[in-house]
Amino acid sequence: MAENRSEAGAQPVHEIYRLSNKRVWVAGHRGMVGSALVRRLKRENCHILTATRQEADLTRQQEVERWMEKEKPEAVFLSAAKVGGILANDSHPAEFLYQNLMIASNVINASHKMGVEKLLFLGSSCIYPKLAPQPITEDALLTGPLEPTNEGYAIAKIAGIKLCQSYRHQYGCDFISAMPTNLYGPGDNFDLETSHVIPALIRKTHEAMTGGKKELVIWGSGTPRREFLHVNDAADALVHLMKVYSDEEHVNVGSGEDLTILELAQLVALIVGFEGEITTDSSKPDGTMRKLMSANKIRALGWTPSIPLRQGLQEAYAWFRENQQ
Ligand code: GFB
Repeated sequence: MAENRSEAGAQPVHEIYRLSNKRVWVAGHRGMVGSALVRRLKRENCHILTATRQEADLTRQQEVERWMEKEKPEAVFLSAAKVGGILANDSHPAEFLYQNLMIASNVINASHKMGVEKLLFLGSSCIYPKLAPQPITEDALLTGPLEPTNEGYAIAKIAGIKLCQSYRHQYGCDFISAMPTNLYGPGDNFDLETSHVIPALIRKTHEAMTGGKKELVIWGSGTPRREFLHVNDAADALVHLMKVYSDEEHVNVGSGEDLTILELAQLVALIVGFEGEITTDSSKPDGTMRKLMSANKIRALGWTPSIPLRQGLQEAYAWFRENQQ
């Protein structure tokens, strides 16, 4: 068996699944996580499969089955999802619940039917109870009420975890789940109504600076804390888990550190070079006050992140400037 030593000084972790020479489907390859996975998988000796929405609409069972029968993936990264920031989730709960339930059900069931060797399902830290003890360990799942602003998305992602567990239990499928924290990086959505906080702050701060404005308005109180991970780190962690992990329980994928939204806004302002005042808009929701995940499990599996927040934000800002149009 091959050994993996991703974390300096950590116990070697055995590779139990090999990607080399495999047909590996990245479902959702046009999304921020999917495209990072494609970039990362190019370093593995595997055959990467992708499907456009025209080739297979993942919310439609027959299209998924037809495409998978034709392409015969052996491993699947299920990174396709309808995602969005706090306002998009809060205002479109039916879309977030329905589309994510359909995608998870169709791809997981078809993967079982087609005999896929290994599947990794991707969720998010919002699956945990709103008031879960911090840092949140994996066993906090389903121990309390969810954060209302993203309940639809969270329920769909919890259903995906349960599908993987049930197909493992009933049919012996090697299906695993990973729950990343808030992600950011190249390919992010910079639309101010639907984006997450980092792309929103990068764009707003850049526009305030170039427009010579004296004020930058952030949503909510600025006091909620959030943990962030660069999407390249996330993709690396997901490939690592695919190789070394095979069990029922999902695995948190995070940096293990968080900061307040105001501190984040100040850091973005520093990077962009905006020197005006940062003010808050209390008409917008705060969402959950804290969702720092425990990183103990993934560290024990031999993985740690490598991109510090400041460096990641600098890179994300550079990407935004190059791709603004
Ligand atoms: O990133 P975000 O939209 O998502 O917001 P969540 C994080 C925090 O940043 C909230 C504040 O407290 C926002 O009020 N914030 C401040 C802003 N200024 C802005 C801004 O200009 N835009 C945005 N978007 N936020 C989502 C969930 O939760 O995160 C999803 O809805 C998912 O289900 C995802 O889990 C990762 O961290 O609150």
